[in-house]
Amino acid sequence: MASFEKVLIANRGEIALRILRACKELGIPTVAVHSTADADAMHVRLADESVCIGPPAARESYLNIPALLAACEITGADAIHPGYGFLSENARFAEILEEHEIVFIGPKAEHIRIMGDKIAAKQTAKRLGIPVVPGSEGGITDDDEAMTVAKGIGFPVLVKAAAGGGGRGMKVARTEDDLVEALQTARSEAKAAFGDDAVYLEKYLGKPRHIEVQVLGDGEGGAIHLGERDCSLQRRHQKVWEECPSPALNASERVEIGETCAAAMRELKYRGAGTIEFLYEDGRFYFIEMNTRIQVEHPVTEMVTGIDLVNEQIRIAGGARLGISQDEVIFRGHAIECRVNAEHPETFRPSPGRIEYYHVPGGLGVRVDSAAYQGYRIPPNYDSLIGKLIVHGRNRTECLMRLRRALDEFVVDGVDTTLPLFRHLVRNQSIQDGEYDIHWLEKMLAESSVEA
Ligand code: MV4
Repeated sequence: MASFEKVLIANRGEIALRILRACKELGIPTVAVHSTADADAMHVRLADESVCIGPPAARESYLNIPALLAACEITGADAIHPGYGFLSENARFAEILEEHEIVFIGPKAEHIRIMGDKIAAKQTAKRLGIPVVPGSEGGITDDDEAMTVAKGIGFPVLVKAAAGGGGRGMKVARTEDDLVEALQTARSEAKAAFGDDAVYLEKYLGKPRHIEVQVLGDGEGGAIHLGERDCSLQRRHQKVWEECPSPALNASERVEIGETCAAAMRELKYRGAGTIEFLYEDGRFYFIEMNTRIQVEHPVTEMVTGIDLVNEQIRIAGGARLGISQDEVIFRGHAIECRVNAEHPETFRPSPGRIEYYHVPGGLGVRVDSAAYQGYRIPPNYDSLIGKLIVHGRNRTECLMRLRRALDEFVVDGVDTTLPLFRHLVRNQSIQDGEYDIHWLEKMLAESSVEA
């Protein structure tokens, strides 16, 4: 089956550029869409065509489905790549595109919908043989039932919102005395945030790592895994630093969890790129969520496997089989990504404004995915990602040395950035030892000063 006439990129910033590059290499013309705040953005300059789709507020531009359909109509685009965020995990959007005979470059709407409901996602994972966190079978509506389940799994327990994800609507109950209040708070927060008060219970894991597995499926029962990423270094559910491979896993653990995920995706007939998220504690994996999109941190997997994930997404959406078999996936060396945000390195206060001077690092094993440039004005309307520094080395030690060097070359003047945080992290003993869990960064930030 032939590929696309023209791909519309329903996103902005570095990921819009990343998708543009993949399209260019495939020989597919591109359409950028942008809000009025992004008229000067790099993705608009580099695309073959561009369409202004609305005012700065994302709801009226990047999330404006009628405007995107009109942009496809005007330009003759026959496919949309949603990137991450915005409409990337909106099952209804995927269906609407199908109704308009525009290809959604992503999973089947059905799979996006299942994984968007955390209870359905967990039940599906369990059915497919993926290990899950011990907890309630489905949602919990009754407080007495909740107490019975909680006593069964043992305290502490965590109350989670079915519509949640990214940490919103979660409450820990340390003891029996906390449970009823945790249930009430979680339900009302979930109702307010998502319009859905369904909650479920899980055993609370105290010091896990966040390890996720990258998968690719062809939608017809072919699927492979591309190893894991360790994303434990995060602050307020925002990932800060991601690496592949995880310093916590050995080769047999890696193969086992990867094979389990790939087999599950074959069974599901999953299509496109996906990430299966786990908590990892005391040598065991526990499924928490699945993301049905390309992720911010996908480059660390690309650096270690040499596989172009966005190219695969586009080819699969065009009806092609996977470009590689599991045997052909070879893990080489180590990669680390640092998310360089326009934020104060200690308070994380967003710092929009004009980049007065911009110099990116280079050299062997250094990749910068960014849509920023000298003179660019970072608008206050969107996330504060300036760019991602991704460094590869033959092993973790070489990767860290190279990262330290690359960070020292990186100059962004005019706005606050998180670069000083990374210069601090790369010199930290626990980081160098690979010894950190999901709480490590926030503890470190509470204890020490990052700026020298
Ligand atoms: C957990 C957990 C401990 N035990 N589930 C937070 C976001 C959501 N995706 C799942 N999260 C967690 N679920 C159980 N049963 C701790 C967290 C968690 C977390 C997970 C991954 C990365 C960072 C985190 C920070 C705080 C809490």
